[in-house]
Amino acid sequence: MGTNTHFPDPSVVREELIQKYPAKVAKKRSKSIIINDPQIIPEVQANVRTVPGIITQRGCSYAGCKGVVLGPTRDIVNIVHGPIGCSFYAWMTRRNQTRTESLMDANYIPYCFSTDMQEENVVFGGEKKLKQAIQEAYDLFHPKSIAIFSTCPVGLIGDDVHAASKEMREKFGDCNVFGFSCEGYRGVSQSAGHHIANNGVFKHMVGRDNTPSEGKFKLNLLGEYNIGGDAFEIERIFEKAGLTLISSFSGNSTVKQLENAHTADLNVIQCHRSINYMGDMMETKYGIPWMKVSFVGAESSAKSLRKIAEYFGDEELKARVEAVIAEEMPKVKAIIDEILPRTTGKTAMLFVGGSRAHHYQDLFTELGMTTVAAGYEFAHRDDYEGRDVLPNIKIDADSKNIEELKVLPDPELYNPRKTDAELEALKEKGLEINGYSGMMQQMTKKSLVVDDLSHYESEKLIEIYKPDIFCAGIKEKYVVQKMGVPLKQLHSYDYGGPYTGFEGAVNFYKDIDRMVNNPVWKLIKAPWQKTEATNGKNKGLEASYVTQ
Ligand code: CFM
Repeated sequence: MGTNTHFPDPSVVREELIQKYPAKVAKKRSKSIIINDPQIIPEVQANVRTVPGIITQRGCSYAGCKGVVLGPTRDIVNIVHGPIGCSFYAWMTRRNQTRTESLMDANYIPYCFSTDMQEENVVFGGEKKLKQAIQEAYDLFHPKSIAIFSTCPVGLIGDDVHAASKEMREKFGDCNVFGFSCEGYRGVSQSAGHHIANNGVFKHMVGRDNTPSEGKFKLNLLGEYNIGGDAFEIERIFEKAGLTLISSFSGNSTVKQLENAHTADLNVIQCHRSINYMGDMMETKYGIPWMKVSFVGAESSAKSLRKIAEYFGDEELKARVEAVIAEEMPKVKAIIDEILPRTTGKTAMLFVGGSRAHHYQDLFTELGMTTVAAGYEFAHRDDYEGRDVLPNIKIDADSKNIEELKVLPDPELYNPRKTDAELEALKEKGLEINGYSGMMQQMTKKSLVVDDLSHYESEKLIEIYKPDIFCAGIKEKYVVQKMGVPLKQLHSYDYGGPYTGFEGAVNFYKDIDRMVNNPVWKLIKAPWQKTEATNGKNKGLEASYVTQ
């Protein structure tokens, strides 16, 4: 990729971002603000604690475990052991959708289950209340599974959610009750919660149902959570291509699907950050290789389908995949051809989560737009620099907090789906088997990569680059829009979606076209444009909360 010359000098930008910080903070932040070079791929400081006092975009470990990984499975009763606020803010806000097969099927996603911990429970212990809540949920719903999620006070007072779960599981006999030590403070961000959730799902769910699955080309879709209906679109494409989805982890999934997932012959991973542990563990225990894919973007979707067909190596499947692409692409092209002249040359910034800041760059590329700066909230170095850096990542005290499961090949079920030689041959064909090359190799030289962007830095970036669109979440949305820049929520998609696959790409093109070409943004004066309000001595407002 060539150098985009209209960028401001990124080293000057970097200096400006850290200039107002105290020396120690500036030193720390500068390691997370990197000028990209896709040829060299510089090191990014990531997955470290946020400096106290800095307004971060991050969430907590409980959010990553309960909300992200377990939340989208519709027939698990997810009980939050903690004060009600932890449940309220995790209730239906992520827009993860689900579709039952019949009206009689269980769907607990719209419910909010909480032990509503009170001061008395914090002082005298909450296990009794937890067991009562589990009993009540069981009596009311008779679910297949009940999962318990620990919030911060649970860890502080030492309630044993695992013992309580075990006791109730044994008591019921027909309901799989298990707990997660995913207290908010377990790690530096929600990323810790992903790991804890992966461990729990692997230990307590995957492999419980050995019923042989049917289908010629069986796969699991990992790291797809059906936000705004994304998984529905991927399911549509898989079905059309003749691929059998055994389980998704975990968008639009059920307990049964997750328990039977080890019967698939391939795991494809979309969001590497939240679920790569599962891919590795399933490979070790069952011999199922994993492969990085992305269904964000029409081109990426076509590429991912071809990769899957190549993996299975079946000529008929390859032909069917080509037929699907040939049928879907013209519809996409008709729309993009009309929109492209209006979006080409515009700029975007993406600061979101642990994978979308990468994947959505493909959609912007399809729109002829340039990503001038991007970063994740909570990803690790491998999500930026590629998995090759894994052996060089320092394990600090915060990472040691999270259990690494010791996984061994299953004595009966381990069955390598491909030989080493076959895997090597696939890698030679360009398939990222058990690999991920990260965000930076795809970004333009001299674009800016910022990990765990602070609120102050986001305002500074907007002030300097004046991007045509900023992608982040609800916490940033209205602050950014008051600066005259439209903000697309890439967590919840605002009210839109799906954005995956072919139909999703079209939805995205249309939404972005409407946003970047809406004249309303020009009517808003950003704080730095209101210099006349100052008395002539000041050079005008900078990032808006910095007092002059
Ligand atoms: Fe993966 Fe996600 Fe993301 Fe994520 Fe998330 Fe999300 Fe996200 Mo919000 S699992 S890392 S923890 S793709 S909830 S569906 S949008 S921050 S970029």
